[in-house]
Amino acid sequence: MDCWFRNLPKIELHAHLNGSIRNSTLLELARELGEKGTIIFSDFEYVIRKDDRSLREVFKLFDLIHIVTTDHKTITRITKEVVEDFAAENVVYLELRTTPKRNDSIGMSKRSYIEAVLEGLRSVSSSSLDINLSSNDPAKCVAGTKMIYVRLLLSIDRRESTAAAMETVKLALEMKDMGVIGIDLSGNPTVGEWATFVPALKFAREQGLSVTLHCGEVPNPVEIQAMLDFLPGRIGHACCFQDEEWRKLKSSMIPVEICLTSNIRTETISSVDVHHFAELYKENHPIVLCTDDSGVFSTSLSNEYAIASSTFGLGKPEMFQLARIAFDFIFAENQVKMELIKMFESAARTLEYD
Ligand code: 6MZ
Repeated sequence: MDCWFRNLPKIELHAHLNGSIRNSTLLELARELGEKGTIIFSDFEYVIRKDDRSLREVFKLFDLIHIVTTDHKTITRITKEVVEDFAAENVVYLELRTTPKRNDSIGMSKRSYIEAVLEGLRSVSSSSLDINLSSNDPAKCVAGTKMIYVRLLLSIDRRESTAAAMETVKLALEMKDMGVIGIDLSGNPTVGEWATFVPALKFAREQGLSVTLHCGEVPNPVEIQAMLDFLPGRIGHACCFQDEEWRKLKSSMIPVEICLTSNIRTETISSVDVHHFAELYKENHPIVLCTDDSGVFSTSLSNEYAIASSTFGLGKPEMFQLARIAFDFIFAENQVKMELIKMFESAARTLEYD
């Protein structure tokens, strides 16, 4: 990959924490649990190393990943590593999403899970990076270190009940001053009913949280239309839309988080050259390139930019503009937007375009 895409400052708005784990960390954790006899390592290794997976298999994989990652210490470690990996490839603003999990047998509540994530963020700032979490703190670009803004979105899993979804929203509200800015609805799209989550999502929005929805990963016109009528701040994927849903989306101007590699690897789109990125881009619909699950799909945001550039014939000036414009779709406060604009202005003066 051309290192220009790595040097390009980028904004990542759709990254699941447990999908972004380094493969090496996942294997190391699995090996440890294998030695303790909790799992059979060779079975686990086979699933992790498998390349192409259907959407259904991906959700099975997540259940396996959660077995090896869901304790406080590990959540703190993977948060730190994931943020460092994004920062290393010049992601300057990251909205990281994760599903708060409860596991009574190890004394984990949804709150203590998110506290472990926050601990991971704090351990980044005390090591190699200059991380900016507080909304009052202006960004500082320190020579020789990377600057990254991180904000958190709490995910509601489609397997959850209305009460569990509401618990997640209340937790997000309690943690608003700690970098939590919104709610995501995700999980296996063939499971659960949209109506189950509406009360919690409405409440979230009334209380000032931003909302993004996984929308149209499988064909479900009734749900897609209801989601678009809800007018979320952004949607992810938008793969299985029909004419009527495209019309609604385009007139709403809801920004779409585009995950090229994920959509190909899960077979929700048959090949990248027929991806809806092309049409939305051509029509100036707000879009942002994202990774979804960089670990699970062995990709990076720089790689997603390189793929879009080569597949759709977009030159470096167009790719710079695509990366820059994403500042407009972030959920963080205006002060951060202003800082990002400055970062892109300064990058525009130093990046070369030939
Ligand atoms: C829908 C997805 C997803 O929350 O444990 N997740 N949900 N579609 C996708 N496209 C492939 N990729 C990931 O991260 C893993 C969780 O994120 C959601 C699933 O609920 C998965 O269990 P966290 O950090």
